[in-house]
Amino acid sequence: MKELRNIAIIAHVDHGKTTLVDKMIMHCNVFRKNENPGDLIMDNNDLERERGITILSKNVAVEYKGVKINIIDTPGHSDFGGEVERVLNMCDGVLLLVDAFEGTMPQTRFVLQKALGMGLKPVVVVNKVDKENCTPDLVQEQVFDLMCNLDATEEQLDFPTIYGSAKNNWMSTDWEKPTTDISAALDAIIDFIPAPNVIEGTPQLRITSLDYSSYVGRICIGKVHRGTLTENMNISLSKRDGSIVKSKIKELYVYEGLKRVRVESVKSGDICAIVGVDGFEIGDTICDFENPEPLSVIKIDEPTMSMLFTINDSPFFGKEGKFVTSRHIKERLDLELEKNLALRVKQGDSTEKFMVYGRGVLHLSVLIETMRREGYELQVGQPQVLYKTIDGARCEPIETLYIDLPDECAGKAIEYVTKRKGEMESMEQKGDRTNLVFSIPSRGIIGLRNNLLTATAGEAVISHIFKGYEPYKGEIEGRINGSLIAMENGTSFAYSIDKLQDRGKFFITPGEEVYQGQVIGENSRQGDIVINVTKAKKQSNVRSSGNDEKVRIVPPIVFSLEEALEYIQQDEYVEVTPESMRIRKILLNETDRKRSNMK
Ligand SMILES: Nc1nc2c(ncn2[C@@H]2O[C@H](COP(=O)(O)OP(=O)(O)OP(=O)(O)O)[C@@H](O)[C@H]2O)c(=O)[nH]1
Ligand SMILES: [Mg+2]
Repeated sequence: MKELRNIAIIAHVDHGKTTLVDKMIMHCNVFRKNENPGDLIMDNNDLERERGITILSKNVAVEYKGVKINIIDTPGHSDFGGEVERVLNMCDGVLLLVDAFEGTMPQTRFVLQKALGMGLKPVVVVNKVDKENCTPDLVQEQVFDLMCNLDATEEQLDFPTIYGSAKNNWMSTDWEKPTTDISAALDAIIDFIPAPNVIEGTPQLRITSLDYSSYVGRICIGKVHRGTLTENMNISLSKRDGSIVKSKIKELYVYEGLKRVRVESVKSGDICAIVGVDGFEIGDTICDFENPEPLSVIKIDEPTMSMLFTINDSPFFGKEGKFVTSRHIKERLDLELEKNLALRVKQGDSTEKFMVYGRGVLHLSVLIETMRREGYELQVGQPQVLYKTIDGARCEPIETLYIDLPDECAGKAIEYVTKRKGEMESMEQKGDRTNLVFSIPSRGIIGLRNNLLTATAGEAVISHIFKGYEPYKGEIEGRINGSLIAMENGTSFAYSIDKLQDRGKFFITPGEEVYQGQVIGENSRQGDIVINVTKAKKQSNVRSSGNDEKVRIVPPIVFSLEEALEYIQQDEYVEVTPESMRIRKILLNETDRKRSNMK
């Protein structure tokens, strides 16, 4: 059999993992001359392309100098950290990418810690050395220190470092000596990362990941740990709870370039995809039919956050969407549960309400965004963290928050984070920037990014990572500014918006349709107010000296879906339809709201 390597590419978000995998694929000539794959071949779904982030980890394989390298590109955002941890089970080594300017970041630490803990050998790539004012040597030292800190073994500390610029398509052992391709990184992989252990015996494969196809259903993915799997083989599926289900492998695939190719058998050490095994869960083992010997189970992430999903019942419902009923939403959520591992769904207190549990705002907003693109309409409530009772005490999720920002903004940021029950753990000066570390309830982080970015003119670099459950830290003040609420259905007029500009900032433009109870702006003060933007100027025969056409209206605030979700109050929904996103009061009628407030 060909020589083999199994690696995962891990890093903090945006440090260039996908770009490097792309370059590896191109280098190994997966494409014929006349095929033009375009940018970021790997981030292949629409959302990934648009946002420039990886959402799902992906398997590909290249052949380099006669060695087959299975490469897993992983997502860098912390909501998907559990996914990275899981796929590491298929690998014998990792390529740790670090940005030569930003250096090691919280998610670098998290993924590296997991990889080292599993005994994987790292190859370090200091990427983006083309960036101005970057410090590749310092970053290399920083990585070494971090490894020591994380109790790397002698062998792991002996890692090679490659420098380069994935974007500019070169890697080198010396950052001051650019090369013309990325072969230095591939060489390091085949030289330093061990080949997988090949174990003879009855077959064993731990299901580590899954894929979904509307034709064949769920597909299991994993590394053959022991023995050989063959097509049409009878197998036992050993479940998490210890039970054993008899099953059969219908089709077997291995990775080749960007594709999966069907094969008759797969040997110990290689990563494969299997069609035909029903009712499996992640962590189950596929093993010998007669004599099943399960492997240890792997842990799956528990959700940390929930949101209420419900049907769209705003006055504008059904204008844009194809799927609008609660049955549609339920079916779509059920389908999602088949493939979205960290997701849970529970029926809410009525048939049209669903509590959807996930790993964070991004995790859930990706689902919402996907649904709206498919033609769904829905409304979503304020994100809620999940409390737990531990030893009789009410506990809440706590995260470590890292903020890197210019010195002069530090005071403002500290004040702001402290208000949200953040406790400072350290403060460090680095050039003209300050690094702040806080411990803060997850609740406090919802909506924080926006405010911090505004307070620092976009200069702050913010990241956070789950730390653990701790006793409840007490009430956190919500958004202080109230909402500006539309008084009645109609078309907004420039004239009336202009007159009301001193009341706050608007989310709508003149001429936009609004409805009663819609949140159309942010009050510059506390408390909600109802305003009338659909009132036209009185027509009169006398041409006033006024400046009718010349009203100057400040451009509206436009939220992204995540921003809107983090922005809304408890008594508000985000209404999501294929073309639009609006914020509204759950109770559209002012009298109803007043009555409910009195309760
Ligand atoms: N200057 C510079 N930019 C780079 C380099 N490599 C990647 N980038 C840019 O960095 C951004 C992020 O790159 P990606 O490859 O998507 O990063 P990623 O690590 O896959 O990100 P996630 O999957 O979201 O965690 C893109 O805009 C790239 O063009 C590099 O070597 N130099
Ligand atoms: Mg990526």
